Amino acid sequence: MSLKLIGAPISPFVRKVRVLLAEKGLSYEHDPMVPFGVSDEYKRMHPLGKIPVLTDGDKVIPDSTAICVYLEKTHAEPALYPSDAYELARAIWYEEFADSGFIVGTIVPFQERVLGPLFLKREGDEAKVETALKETIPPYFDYLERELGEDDWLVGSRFSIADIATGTQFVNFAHGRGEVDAERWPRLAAYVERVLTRPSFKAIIEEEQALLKDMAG
Ligand SMILES: N[C@@H](CCC(=O)N[C@@H](CS)C(=O)NCC(=O)O)C(=O)O
Repeated sequence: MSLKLIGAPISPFVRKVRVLLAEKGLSYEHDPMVPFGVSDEYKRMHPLGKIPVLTDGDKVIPDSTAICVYLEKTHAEPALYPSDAYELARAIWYEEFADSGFIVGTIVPFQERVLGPLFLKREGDEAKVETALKETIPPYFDYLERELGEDDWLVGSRFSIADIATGTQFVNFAHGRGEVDAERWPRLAAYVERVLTRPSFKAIIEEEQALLKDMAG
């Protein structure tokens, strides 16, 4: 089997797949394509023109969620999706929460402080960051703090796709110098530390930090 992942490493969705690949100990070729002005050839694989896409020989799988499910089905161990029906449903919910809703706030510091200035050559808007930090993000942090309770992980007392999907959004948040206030959200702050220091996340984060440092000159 020859796996190839297409998509720039700094994308939370590409990282989600890379962390899952690392957790499963799978090697793969990585094409760090940026999703701006994508070719017609790429759009034949992913008509929305987004990253990531995974190819496995002649099989083409667009979308991080579809890719993670494919990898779970083709490489069962270690299991990253719960087998219990309710826990599986909860894990998929957290994936949706992170991919579609949570990201809307947590990505703002990254967009305004990193993506804009470094990649798009436009100045960041700190007012947008302020609104995200003060208004958009806190209700989501409150939710996660409540949901975690005394547990180490979001679902079923073990690390799962729920933690990968949520954790990857915290990486962009951190790249944008966002911090979880440990006084206001102590469980969440400890959880984020727990997730992002796992070897799978840690190695990828260090690689990205070096890349961003290079870009910043
Ligand atoms: N639901 C998709 C989201 C992918 C996505 O939004 N990727 C962004 C990069 S982080 C992208 O390619 N944006 C370019 C565009 O929207 O044209 C997934 O999970 O793969």
